Amino acid sequence: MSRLSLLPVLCVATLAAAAAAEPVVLVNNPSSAERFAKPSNDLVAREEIHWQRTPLPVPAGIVLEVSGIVPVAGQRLLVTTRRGEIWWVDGAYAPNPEPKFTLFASGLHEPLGIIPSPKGGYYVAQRQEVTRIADTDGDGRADVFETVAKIPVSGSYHEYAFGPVMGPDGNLRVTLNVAFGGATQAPAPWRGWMLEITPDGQTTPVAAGLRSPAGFLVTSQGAWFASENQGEWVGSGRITHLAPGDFSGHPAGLASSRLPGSTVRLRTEDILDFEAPMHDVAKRVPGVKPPAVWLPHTVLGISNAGLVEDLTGGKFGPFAGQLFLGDQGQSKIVRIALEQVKGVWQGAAFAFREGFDAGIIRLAFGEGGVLFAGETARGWGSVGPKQYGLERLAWTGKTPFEIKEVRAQPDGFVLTFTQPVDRATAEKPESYTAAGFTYLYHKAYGSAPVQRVACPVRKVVVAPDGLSVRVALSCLREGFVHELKAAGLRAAGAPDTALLHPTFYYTLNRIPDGNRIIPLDPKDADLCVAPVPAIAAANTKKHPVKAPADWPNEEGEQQIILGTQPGLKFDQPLLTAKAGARIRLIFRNSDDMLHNFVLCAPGRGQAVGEAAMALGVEGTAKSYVPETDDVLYHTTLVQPETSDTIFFNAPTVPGDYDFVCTFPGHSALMKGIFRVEAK
Ligand SMILES: [Cu+2]
Repeated sequence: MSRLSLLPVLCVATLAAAAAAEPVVLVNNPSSAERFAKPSNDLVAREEIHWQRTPLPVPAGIVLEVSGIVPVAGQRLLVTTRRGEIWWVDGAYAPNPEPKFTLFASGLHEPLGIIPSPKGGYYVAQRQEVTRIADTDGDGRADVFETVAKIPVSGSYHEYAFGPVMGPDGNLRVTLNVAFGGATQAPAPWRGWMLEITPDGQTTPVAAGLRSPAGFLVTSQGAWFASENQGEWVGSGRITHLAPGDFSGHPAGLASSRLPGSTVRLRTEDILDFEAPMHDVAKRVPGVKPPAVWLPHTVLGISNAGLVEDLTGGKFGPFAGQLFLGDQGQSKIVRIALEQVKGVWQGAAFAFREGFDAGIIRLAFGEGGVLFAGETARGWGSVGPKQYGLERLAWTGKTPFEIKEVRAQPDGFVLTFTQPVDRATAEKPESYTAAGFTYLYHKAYGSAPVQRVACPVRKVVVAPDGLSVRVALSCLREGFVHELKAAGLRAAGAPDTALLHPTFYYTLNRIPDGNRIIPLDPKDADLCVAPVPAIAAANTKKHPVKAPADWPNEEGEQQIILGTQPGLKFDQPLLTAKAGARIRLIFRNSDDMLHNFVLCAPGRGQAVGEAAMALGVEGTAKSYVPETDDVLYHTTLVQPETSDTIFFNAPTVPGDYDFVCTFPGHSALMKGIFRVEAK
């Protein structure tokens, strides 16, 4: 898990960009103004027709912050909670469930996963160890707690341990978060690593570079993938293929790469603050592994977690063999269709289903192809009305009109569909819009999408059966994420039926060889290069970073040092100043996510927060400060462990002025009063 935005809205990747006839350089954002679109009750209602959501009631008195789910024969579930309990859940499959909860074990230290053990009982990863837990006398209550292997911890709250997951060889794997913040993010060995543990407890490091790998799996093809949250060194959410010796990007774990047994050759000093796209860095720094699939931040989640493969053979719908990924902050599930090109994993990510009760961190398929979602909002907040929960998602048998999968081509993509397309709309290049972009690999927290360039659609060929189309584009770029929206497409014989989710994001790590259906456009070399974006002016009227010349000294008359606290809080809810006083305000961000300080007119803090959320495209470049008279002064968006200082005169009119953080979703909680008193 990672620091999340507390988003009161659902985000849907519904883009409305006009078809571009010629290459147009777009702003650096994957999804235009819809990035923080209002909750789409309409979309949720349409999704519900195909995948029905059933919340499972939890008795009062149980805080079911679900952190792990294992379906057990007999239509039972075992569910771990972040509070350290394990519960039997009976009745979870009933049509109108009123499940019975029975305590199996308690007193564990934040277990974040559970699987069956071939030795009997279950394996659970607690923070400090992998444990085998069993009920040997058959009373339904665990009576064996056997340490399988210790997990190194220093005590940082951020040192989550996820798993275990069992490989085809019977060995267990866990993924370990790095600790919180700064230069000591791996104070204990192997933080930021995927470790393998044999049933008798021998531990071997596998791969490094993880930050907050809240979900991971081994596919039926034997490939391991871990999900990752946006954060320092991580431009956006993603899933990365992890083979022994891989390094997926966060350098803290390289502190352990010198230790005996390390599979990773890279050293801490090899990873610089590159400020370059990760795929470019990977070309010149051997061992750096870009993700298989980028998940654009706020579009396809903000805190990607549990990952499952659909092995239901069609019982869950038409996407058998694909991956489903839960998101905590946005309480939704995204879908990922992978392929291997030139030996490298890549693929497309799609919106799938939103509108859950709370943040999803675990997914597990149960009997009959039913998907269970385990939820907790604690720590970072999540979209939805509840703080925790357990829900069931079942395919209704009604197949939506969707893009089923995407295959990269030398000059574009082949899209296959769940039902035949209407030929007239499918043949028109104007039915599609496309663009490419990527993320920077740097120490800073997250990255705006960069080098975004439109990809003009040059040619479309519809298959005779109408079940696939080949879309040829200009400006295809290796290493980039390609956003393609097929908004103009309709289903055959159903002129009103558009795709349920018309947009996908394909991470094109490798462009395949093969036949082209359009010639290489010699103009591409010039037209498909994005300009370097302008950096917002540092010193402005509302962001005054220099003491005015007429101040007798830099300190002014009053110095305010304002800090941050975990959980979307300023460290002081009330600041006081005399009317007109010369204020030097130092805003120090000691939290592990981005924040700003925005001084607003009295009573206008929430309106400013909402206006910031609506900035969408321009948000990052403007430090999420909207242009409105309601904003008096502000800092930039301040990176973790850094600060910004501004100099201003307190308002001359006494009163209670709002101050808020306007990073999307924060203002509802992250707020205070700047009280101006009469001189
Ligand atoms: Cu904030």
